[in-house]
Amino acid sequence: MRIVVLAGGIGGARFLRGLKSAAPDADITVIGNTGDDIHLFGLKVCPDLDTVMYTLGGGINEEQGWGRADETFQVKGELAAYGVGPEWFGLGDRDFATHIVRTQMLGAGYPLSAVTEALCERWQPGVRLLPMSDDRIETHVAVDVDGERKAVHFQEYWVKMRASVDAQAVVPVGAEQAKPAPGVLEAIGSADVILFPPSNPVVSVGTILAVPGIREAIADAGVPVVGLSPIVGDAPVRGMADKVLAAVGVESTAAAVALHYGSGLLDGWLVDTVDAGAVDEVESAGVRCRAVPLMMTDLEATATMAREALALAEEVRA
Ligand code: FO1
Repeated sequence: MRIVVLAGGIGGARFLRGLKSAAPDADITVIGNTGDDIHLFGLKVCPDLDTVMYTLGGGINEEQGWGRADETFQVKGELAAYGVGPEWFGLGDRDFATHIVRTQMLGAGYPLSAVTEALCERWQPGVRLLPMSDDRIETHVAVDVDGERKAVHFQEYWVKMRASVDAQAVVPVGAEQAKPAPGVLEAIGSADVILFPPSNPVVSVGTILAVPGIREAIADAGVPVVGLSPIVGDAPVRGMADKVLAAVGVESTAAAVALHYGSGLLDGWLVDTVDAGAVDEVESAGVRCRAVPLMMTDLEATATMAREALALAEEVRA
């Protein structure tokens, strides 16, 4: 079975670990969000691609969900001693090596998709990891600070500001001119199932769908498209998704996120058992919906979620 997954960072990566366990023989292609990418210290950092690669390759810091296990921060300390920031973004020594290799290869003319493939040679994530695009796309967030509106990089909003002020708008800068990376449309076109993991619907899955051609290819693929709600009990399971959902006028409920994707894109939607009351509303919008436990507490719970998603896909296919 060929499965395509649109993934952000932590939520997407952990779901993929469960999916691999639930469907060990599946051929899985991951289309990764690159809107969170940032240039720091002259290096290109791709947090979501790296989170997927390290999580599936066994190198992730499990507690944090991002960055490397057994990390040290000597380089960060040395940069700070020179007064070179930003200090609010924690790049560790081991992680730095990834960004150095990536930046060196990009400088030599390789596209991000080829660089990602090369990095995965080391990590062997057991999936085909594709960036959504080889073109530069950066998510910016409009905020009002001291009565003035300004746009900040997504990482500044998320990590430095901790989403402490309302997001007025979320813009994937560069997306309109971008093209899907090689292999992306082909993977969607030959998929048997397409899954949206419990990733952020605005800044992760939403940014991938903003690359011209990807949303259309998924809608036209003619195969089941099933998503898992990242909102449980009217709050994001992780992160501050409610802030960016509000910016696009979507309530933080499992049903509202399904309706935001819409029945033109989504065939099936899983909500948590605490949101069982949302099932009827989602089904009346033309999306098959089931309530199952959606907390990724351990590998077995996550694999069960993946099995439920695949079962719902078969149900809508029938
Ligand atoms: N998240 C934080 O909350 N603080 C950090 O200092 C931080 C550093 C960081 C470095 C590399 C990397 O790959 C991810 C990192 N993240 C950090 C996570 C990241 O900012 C976001 O959680 C994702 O972009 C959202 O998907």
